[in-house]
Amino acid sequence: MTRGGTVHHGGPRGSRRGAVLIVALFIVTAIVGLVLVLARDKRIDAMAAAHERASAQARAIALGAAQAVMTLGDALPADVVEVGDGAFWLLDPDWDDDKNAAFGIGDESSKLDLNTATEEMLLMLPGVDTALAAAIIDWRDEDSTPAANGAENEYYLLRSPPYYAKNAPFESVEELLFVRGVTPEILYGEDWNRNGLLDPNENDASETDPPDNADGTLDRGLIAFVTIYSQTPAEGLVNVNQGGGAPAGGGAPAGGGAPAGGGAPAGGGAPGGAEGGGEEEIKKVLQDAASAGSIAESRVDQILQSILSSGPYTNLIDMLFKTGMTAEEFNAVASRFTASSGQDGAASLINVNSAPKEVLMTLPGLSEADAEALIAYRRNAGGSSAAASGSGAQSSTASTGPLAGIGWVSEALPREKAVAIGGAVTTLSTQRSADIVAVSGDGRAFERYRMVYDGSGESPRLVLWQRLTHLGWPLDASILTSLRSGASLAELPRTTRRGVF
Ligand SMILES: [Ca+2]
Ligand SMILES: [Ca+2]
Ligand SMILES: [Ca+2]
Ligand SMILES: [Ca+2]
Repeated sequence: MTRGGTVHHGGPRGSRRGAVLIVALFIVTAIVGLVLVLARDKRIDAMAAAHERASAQARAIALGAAQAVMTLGDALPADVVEVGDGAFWLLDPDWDDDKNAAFGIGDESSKLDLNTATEEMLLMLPGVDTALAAAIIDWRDEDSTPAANGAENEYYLLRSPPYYAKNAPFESVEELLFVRGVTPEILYGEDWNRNGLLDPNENDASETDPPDNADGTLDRGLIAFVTIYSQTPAEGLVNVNQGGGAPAGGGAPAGGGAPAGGGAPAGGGAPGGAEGGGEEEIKKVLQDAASAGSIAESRVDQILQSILSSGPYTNLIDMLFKTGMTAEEFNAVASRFTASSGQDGAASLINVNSAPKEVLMTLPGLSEADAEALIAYRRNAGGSSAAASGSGAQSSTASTGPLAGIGWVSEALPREKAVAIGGAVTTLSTQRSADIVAVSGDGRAFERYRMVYDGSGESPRLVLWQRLTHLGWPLDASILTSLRSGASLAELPRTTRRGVF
């Protein structure tokens, strides 16, 4: 239209020239436009390529971190680990301080196992009432008969959409969201980004998500205290109850407030499935410890006779008291003994060296003051290297020192209480976890994964690899902005690496 109009106003020649000009202009305009479009696309390509490179680097670092965790374990630096110009961190909550960003490898045995916990134990967890504890048991137990206050198909089939109760073990902790009464608020608490830290949006009431009570303290949610990965294998253990006298009564609870409910890991002593027993096996364990210098040669026969004559034992702590062994002697041999004749195969034991107060309080008969006594004892005994708090080094077992075995429990608690929990605790953790945060060198991409691995075999075995990147950057935002503006990790002030909120 425009071209026609122009032609009309000029003469025949002029109109031709004008037409040529117009066409030329049109072409130039088109070319310029095309070049601009191409240039923009190229810039987008370059940005996309840069971002893709950054993402690939973050992913590669995260995968490398997982390998490093499984091969190096606690030998990894408990802080930032630089990889090329990128880096990774292993987040590990500081149970005592929700403002301190702590780092290290976690321990699934410091949590309560959803698949083996009794109703009494579940009830002690923060936010769990009788109805919820019963619903959790009903969800995982095989039958379809609701317990008192529980929930089975009658409840779940009236949901919209309807579904059946699982009637099988939990396969993830997030599965709790299907259980009657479990809301995201109960499962995740106020810690929606699951970094163990009280972020500003988690302490501003309803101003921003998540809803919180703005009380300056982080509600960590149920997920911080439960696991499905704490079963401890029990092969080749020597049963101290078959040393000569009659075996103990099938691992009956040791009074003192052990849970009445059945199937407890609490009553039976160490994990079931013990292979051996008898005087010879017991003697061999003691002799091995003597050869290793852990107990005196002269004590081998004394301890052996004491073990043979002082039983039966409800669990190993009971044996410690009845035989008069020292905690050191006990720790040197206890990991090879059991007092249980149970056939459960594997039990879920709670690691007394690393469990937070909330989890220690689920142990049979323990009050809050008892849990605090345990924490105070292990903190004094372990100093900075022990798993006293979430200081990163939540090591499974110190090879030496007073926390090397559960013997110390006999000194931290009154005898009755120590014996009551003796069959439910350990200082070993075979299932360990890491919360990996990996960042590219230019700060433009990050990845976050939670992993759980089983270290009980000859080679570690990965049992969970869960992407958590969608929860957002879990550390100080200035780390990313500094990297994006060209700073290197070495230039970041140390205060931005720890305790930053
Ligand atoms: Ca059931
Ligand atoms: Ca948080
Ligand atoms: Ca909020
Ligand atoms: Ca709060």
